[in-house]
Amino acid sequence: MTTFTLPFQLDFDPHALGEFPASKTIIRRLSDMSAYYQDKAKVAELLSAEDPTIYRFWEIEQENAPRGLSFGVTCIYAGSIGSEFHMTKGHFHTSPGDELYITLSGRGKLAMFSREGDVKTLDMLPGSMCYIPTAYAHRTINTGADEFIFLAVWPPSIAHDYETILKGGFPQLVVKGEQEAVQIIENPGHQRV
Ligand code: S6P
Ligand code: ZN
Repeated sequence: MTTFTLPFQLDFDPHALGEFPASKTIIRRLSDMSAYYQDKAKVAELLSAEDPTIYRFWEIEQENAPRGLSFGVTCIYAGSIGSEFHMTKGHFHTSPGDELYITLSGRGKLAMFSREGDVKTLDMLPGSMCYIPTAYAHRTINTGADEFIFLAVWPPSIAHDYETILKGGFPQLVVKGEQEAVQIIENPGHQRV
């Protein structure tokens, strides 16, 4: 477990995240995410040859919960599965706790929706910060040709609900259209869970 004496400064290179002093590193490969992509034939084809890494994230959980802030850096590698760009699983927070995403490198989208039916898709570019209210499920998508890297900051008291997204998906899909255009389309398979 990484421990820091408060207050502290942390300098890191977003392109050398292997050196990030995380207490937890999580790697999500295609085999972990086959249920999340629409094009099951493409998933099976890719998995028969290799198991590409879709994204990786490094976390530092605050040890004095509920006080303090937890934070982490996510890197989504460039690519797509069929027409869908590489993306995170996405989740709801199960206890009150908003979150900030600050883009460090590359470009992407932040897909959000609430159980009340509000759907938002925001741009994430270096220099932009997105605020995610507690009630919104959130997923990030790499829409560029390079690694998409962002910093996340959240209160340590929250737990993550992945089940709802696994069962019902997001209402929107971010896909590659004609001439590599980034398109946001309705997900025909989305179910309210
Ligand atoms: C945690 C925060 C991020 C994600 C990470 C991976 O609240 O939202 O650190 O955990 O971007 O996404 P996911 O959906 O696999 O947790
Ligand atoms: Zn979150």
